[in-house]
Amino acid sequence: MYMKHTINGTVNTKKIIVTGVTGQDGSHMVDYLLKNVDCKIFGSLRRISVPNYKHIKHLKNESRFESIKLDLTDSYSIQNAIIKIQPDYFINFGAQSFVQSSWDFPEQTFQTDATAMIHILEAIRKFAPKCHFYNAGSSEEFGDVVYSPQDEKHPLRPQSPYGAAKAAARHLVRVYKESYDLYAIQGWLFNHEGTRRGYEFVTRKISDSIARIKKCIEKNEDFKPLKLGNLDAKRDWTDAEDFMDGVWKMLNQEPVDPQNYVLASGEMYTIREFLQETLKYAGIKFVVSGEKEDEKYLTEDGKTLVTIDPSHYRYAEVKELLGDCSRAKKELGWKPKNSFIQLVHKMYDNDYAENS
Ligand code: NAP
Ligand code: G4F
Repeated sequence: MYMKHTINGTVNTKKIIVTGVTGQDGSHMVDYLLKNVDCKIFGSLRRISVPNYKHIKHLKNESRFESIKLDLTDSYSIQNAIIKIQPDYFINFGAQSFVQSSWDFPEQTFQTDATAMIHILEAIRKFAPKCHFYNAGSSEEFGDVVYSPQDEKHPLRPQSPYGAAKAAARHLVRVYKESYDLYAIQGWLFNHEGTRRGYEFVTRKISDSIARIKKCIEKNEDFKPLKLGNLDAKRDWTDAEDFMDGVWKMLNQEPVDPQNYVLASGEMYTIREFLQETLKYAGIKFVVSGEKEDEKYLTEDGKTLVTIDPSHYRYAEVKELLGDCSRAKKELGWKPKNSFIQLVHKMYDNDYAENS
């Protein structure tokens, strides 16, 4: 049951705007808040041709959840929402979040992930200056890392238009916090995954494709191999659901000189290790041949499971990311619950059940 916020004994239901609720983090945040906080949530949707409400369809009859129209590239829609709702919290999980696409759509990425900060922070300072604002920062801001593990002091060295936009957003959030004494923060969240992860991200692409291939093998049917890019890249992966409590804690720091924190698992694996653990868990025996672009995964009877497709290589790669979240552990009392192995298994089990 959720906590009731009270001021002088009066129940104080928090009004919370959450953007990105059709995506992974926004939808998990809504579920977390409904479970733990006395609140009314205003989840933002933008206009798209075909609705994608899979992650929020369970909220259809939830009276504490209401959808609002808001596009991060439209300052009027942001201002209108803030004036009308007078939110206590604004949690911004909306973004163009796919690093690879940021080279295809650099301007749209910057408008959505950086310029939107000006729209939100201007509206907050003018119309709801007590509102606590959280922006979703990223380990991609560290980019070409100079030491490991990365903590809050690591320099910003982004390698992609996406990382550069998130770094610009970070500066804007700090400038507005310091100029206008706002509660405005931006955590550094390392990669986080799960059953609501988008299918283009490498972990979901692997769990979904290996589940599909497994079903074909079971039915003795042909299958298309999975095509991947750089298997040597290293990432620090956490279960996305574990991060929601950390973000909420960042939004409720006392006394109030709110700090930005790294949230991470503190463990690093290659993409190859994620792939091999998924294959093992799926019970698919494999043989590896070749190196670099010729690396290939084959079944014991010679069918191709996985090949390398250089079109998935990036113009500039973030070679490794490993987070040091000791400050969040000590000062916020936050730590991740699920391990890497539990995450891989959970994602595969979900996709095996969903692949018919
Ligand atoms: P996601 O699944 O791709 O969700 C992104 C959300 O943003 C979707 O709901 C999308 O709505 C919405 N959106 C996109 N453009 C918008 C616009 N112009 N106006 C309003 N909403 C818009 O991303 P995620 O993994 O949940 O990530 C959430 C946030 O954390 C993002 O800021 C991401 O950059 C950041 N982050 C993620 C990770 C990670 O590992 N997941 C790590 C660090 C930081 P539609 O459904 O309409 O497209
Ligand atoms: O899964 P990815 O696309 O995630 P990436 O680029 O690390 O970004 C994610 O994490 C960031 C936090 O560090 C977030 F800010 C961002 O929003 C997003 O959630 O790629 C991970 C790695 C890369 O090194 C990529 O080159 O996997 C490598 N990779 C290898 N083959 C592939 C593929 N990535 C994708 N998407 N698809 C492949 O076939």
